[in-house]
Amino acid sequence: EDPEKLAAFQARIDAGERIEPKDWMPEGYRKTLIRQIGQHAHSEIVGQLPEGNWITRAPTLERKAILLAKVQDEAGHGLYLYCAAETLGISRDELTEQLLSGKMKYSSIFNYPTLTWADIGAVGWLVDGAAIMNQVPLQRTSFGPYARAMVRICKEESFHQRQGYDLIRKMAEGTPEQKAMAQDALNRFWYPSLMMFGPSDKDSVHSTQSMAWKIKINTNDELRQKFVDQTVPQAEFLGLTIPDENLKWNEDKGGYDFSEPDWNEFYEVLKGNGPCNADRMEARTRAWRDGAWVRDGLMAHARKQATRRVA
Ligand code: FAQ
Repeated sequence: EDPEKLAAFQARIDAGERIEPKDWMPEGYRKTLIRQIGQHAHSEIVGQLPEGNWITRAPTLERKAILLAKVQDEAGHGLYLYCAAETLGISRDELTEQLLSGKMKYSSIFNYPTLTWADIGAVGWLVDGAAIMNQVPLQRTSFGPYARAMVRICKEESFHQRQGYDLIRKMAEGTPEQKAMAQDALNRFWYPSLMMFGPSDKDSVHSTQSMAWKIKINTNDELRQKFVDQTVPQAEFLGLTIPDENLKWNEDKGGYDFSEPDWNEFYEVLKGNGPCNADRMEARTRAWRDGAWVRDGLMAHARKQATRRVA
């Protein structure tokens, strides 16, 4: 690539300018964005599955309506993000095919099961909490369509996080059995939530370049630390215990010291060996296959309309 073009591009990024789809961009910038936005979109779509699992079993009509709305929002986020990725010259069908062939990833967190109703609270509180921590800074990411998508998505994620906290609070303030369920959900979701931020900085292959391009605004460890600092007082308020004996306020750094997640487990989940990887991929493959007749019908209709207009 032309060094002058590259320097001019970097100067635009450094000056805080937004890059728009028709602007010149380095191939690596385009590829990184397709990877990150595509992975993000797939996460929203696959992320409907663990919560969708509880829609039919929500304990009250109100909880059911709330959960239904949240899961629908996630579908919307996925579609919104696929559109942002499409502005970079890849189609939604291609992205989906890459997900189903295992070439593209989705967030590790969605490979864990939702075993009890309290897990739905834990997902909203911790998983959406982690998602917002990562996505609020992305509203300032350098690629225009991605940054703008993040504005709306963050507003909705913030509602999701609050509903999760409200749900888990109800459980934590309930009977001893309900409180135990809330604690159990926290025990199982704590470390997988910490993993959402990606590997520790020393093992993060993309961070340096992505930060130089302002595709990422913070490092993985910075955001993980902020998440822990925000979540510890929330757990205290609930009367729940974070499952980490090393968790301790560190006055010098003005944040908590905490145990790293088990990175072996993280890489195993990424390789497809998490508790629900096979189920999730099976569900997405089935949905894609079962929807083929709708896509074919729409395409046939569009072709007919096009010839009619010509005639
Ligand atoms: N899971 O070099 P880095 C949601 C991969 S929120 C799976 O540090 P990067 C909302 C990474 O791709 C969840 N893979 O990578 C919701 C790379 O592999 P590759 C989605 C992971 O990209 C809530 C390798 O490890 N949010 O869905 C993970 O600079 C509730 C090396 O890592 C986003 O996607 C992981 N956790 O930083 C929905 C946010 N972490 O591709 C429903 C946007 C890392 O070279 C219910 N994404 N890897 O083969 C990002 O900010 C970044 O992509 C990071 C990773 C921070 C996730």
